Amino acid sequence: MGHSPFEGHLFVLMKLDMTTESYLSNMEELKALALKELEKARTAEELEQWRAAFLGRKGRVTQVVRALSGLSPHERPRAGAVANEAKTLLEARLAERQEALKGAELEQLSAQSIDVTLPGRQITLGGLHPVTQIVREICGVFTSMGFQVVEGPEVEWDAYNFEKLNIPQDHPARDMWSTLWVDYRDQQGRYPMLLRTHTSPMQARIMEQTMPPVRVVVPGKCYRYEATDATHESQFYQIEGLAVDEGITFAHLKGTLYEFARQVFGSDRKARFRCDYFPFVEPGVEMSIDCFACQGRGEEACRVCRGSGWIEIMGAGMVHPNVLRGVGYDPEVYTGFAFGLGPERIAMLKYGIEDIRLFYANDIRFLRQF
Ligand code: FA5
Repeated sequence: MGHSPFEGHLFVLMKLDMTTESYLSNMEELKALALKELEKARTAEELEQWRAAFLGRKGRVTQVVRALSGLSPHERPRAGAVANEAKTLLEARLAERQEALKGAELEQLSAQSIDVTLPGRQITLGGLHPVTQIVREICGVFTSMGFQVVEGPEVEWDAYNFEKLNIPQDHPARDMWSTLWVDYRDQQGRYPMLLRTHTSPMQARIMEQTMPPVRVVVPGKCYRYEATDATHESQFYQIEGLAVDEGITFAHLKGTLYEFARQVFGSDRKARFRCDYFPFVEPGVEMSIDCFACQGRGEEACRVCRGSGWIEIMGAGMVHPNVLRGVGYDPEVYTGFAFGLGPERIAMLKYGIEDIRLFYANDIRFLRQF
């Protein structure tokens, strides 16, 4: 224990020649002082300091009791009775204070304690973003058919985004992709770097690094300099698919994509392939499925197919021989198919979401539904 806070207080030394009266008045004074100090003690530690200072072995009251021996024998009983009474009173007061303090501490503890009978607070669990869920679902369909999942860079070279895909500089087909260019010029003063406008550049990257057989799907973000509307975002996902091997035909493309549509949209779906143009495939197609909302009847009021009975879900085709040649594959030996789809649009169709912008508006009421 540290320095006693009571040391500086008045203590009247008993002299050998003291009278009973002065002994008694000193005892009275000491008792009053001790009671006053006891009032000030607030903690268990302060109470203990008080006990040591007044009632301990070297405490002041103990010393005064010992000083009884300085009184004449016939005065001792009277003075002794007063001294004992004072000591007993102080001990009783100390015990009272200790009890009261313990009670207050217990009360404080129980105020802080946990009421185990209360119902628990509901913990809100986070969940995967709906686009993450659909991307995983779609990739899962293709991995079940033997495809591997690969990812690639979002900041890309013109060479991969366009040139190696049979879209040379100044080719009019570049207008199909409104491009966001990185503000960096090469030595010819050209802008060689961009934010990829589609996941197709990964076709060239993968084929450059490996020999057939190739079976990959590439999920990832793409960017286009486009005004947003209900079906267009300037940042959105695509999933690219590529299969190259000896003897791959258009029938493999149809079979694979039909199975994909069946797994994502249900076993009753019909598929339709129509001619479309992408410079890196020949022939190029767009794939549509029959409308699951009006069962392909093409009802005028159908909001999903807008009366056509068909819903376009992706672009696809047989990999162009120029692309194969560009990455060092012999197109006389190897053939392949490729496709590119937008998972947000697939999720919109599947869950009846009317505006693509809802995915990225961060409205918790929308996101909670998935
Ligand atoms: C392409 O980007 C081609 N690379 C697809 C392809 C790959 C064709 C391989 C052939 C072989 P397209 O521009 O149509 O094609 O985009 C493909 C899909 O991306 C669209 O069907 C659509 O679902 C999605 N998409 C395109 N632009 C946007 C946009 N601004 N916002 C949201 N989704 C988009």
